[in-house]
Amino acid sequence: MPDTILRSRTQTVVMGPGRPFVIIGERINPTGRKKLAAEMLAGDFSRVRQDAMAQVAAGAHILDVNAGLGVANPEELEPHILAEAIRQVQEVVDVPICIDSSVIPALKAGLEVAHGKPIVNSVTAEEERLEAILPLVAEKGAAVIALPNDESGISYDPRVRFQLAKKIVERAERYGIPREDVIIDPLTMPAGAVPGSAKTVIQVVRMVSEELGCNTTCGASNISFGLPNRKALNATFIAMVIAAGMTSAITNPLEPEIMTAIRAANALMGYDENCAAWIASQQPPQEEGEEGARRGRRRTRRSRRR
Ligand code: THG
Repeated sequence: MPDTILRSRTQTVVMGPGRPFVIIGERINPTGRKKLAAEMLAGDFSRVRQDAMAQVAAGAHILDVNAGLGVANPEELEPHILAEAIRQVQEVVDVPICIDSSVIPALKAGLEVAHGKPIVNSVTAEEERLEAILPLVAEKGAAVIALPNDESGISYDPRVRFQLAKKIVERAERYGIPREDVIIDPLTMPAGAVPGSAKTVIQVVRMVSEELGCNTTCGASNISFGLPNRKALNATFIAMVIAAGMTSAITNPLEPEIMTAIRAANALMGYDENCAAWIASQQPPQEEGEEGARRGRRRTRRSRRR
């Protein structure tokens, strides 16, 4: 299966089967975050910048940027706010951007400011959206996330979702977008509302990776909406979809349970050579300075004796 290559100003991220799972940080999204929404609307991007730095420090490889503020006139406002959010993010971190909007002028504005090779999030199998969004993706040489729903809505039959994914891949190729630049999102519905939601995701991931040869992603936190102990559900879901062959997810890297599940799955699936990243992640943090180094040596001697 081919690799998907994403780029920021100077960095390259490679997504593909057999490689460490790619983490797309979900936090820059005002949905469900009233304070962040009010600040973005008022032109205050300090929290956006902080969230960008914290997610990359925690291990995000790519950052999703969403400016969906739930306003009455998104076509007017969202292009400006999304473009500014992307500019602000790119000032403080150097990772590829995932431009997250359902508003086509906002995707366009985001593509104008994003460095390197970003991801357009997203296109569906709806004719109007295919014909409007794929030319923008082709022109920039970007990658695109494809959602397998169409004018008739979202099907609960994995074969229908697979057929729609195939339709999007074929249409993208007609626009000159290679299939490795189409990342299929099987659609993650809340498990509390849609029984067996994770099972459908797993079935679609298997079909898409085996039969279409495309990389995959999902909005992993959707799985737990409305349920208690979301962290545990999110972490378990991520481990399950990695086992099914998913190659990336939009998720929260600031949640240690989720990061532990991803690192463990990478090690167990053979995506972490000699389990080196897993072992490193389980070491006590290194302290700065001579005093820290001395304490570190003492700790090493003690642990050897055990
Ligand atoms: N597929 C694709 N893109 C997507 C989604 C998807 N983008 C948006 C979303 N779904 C993925 N991103 C999030 C981001 C946050 C949450 C869920 C999904 C979330 N937020 C908390 C809440 O709303 O309760 C708020 C966190 C806080 O308060 O700090 O759950 O499916 N392609």
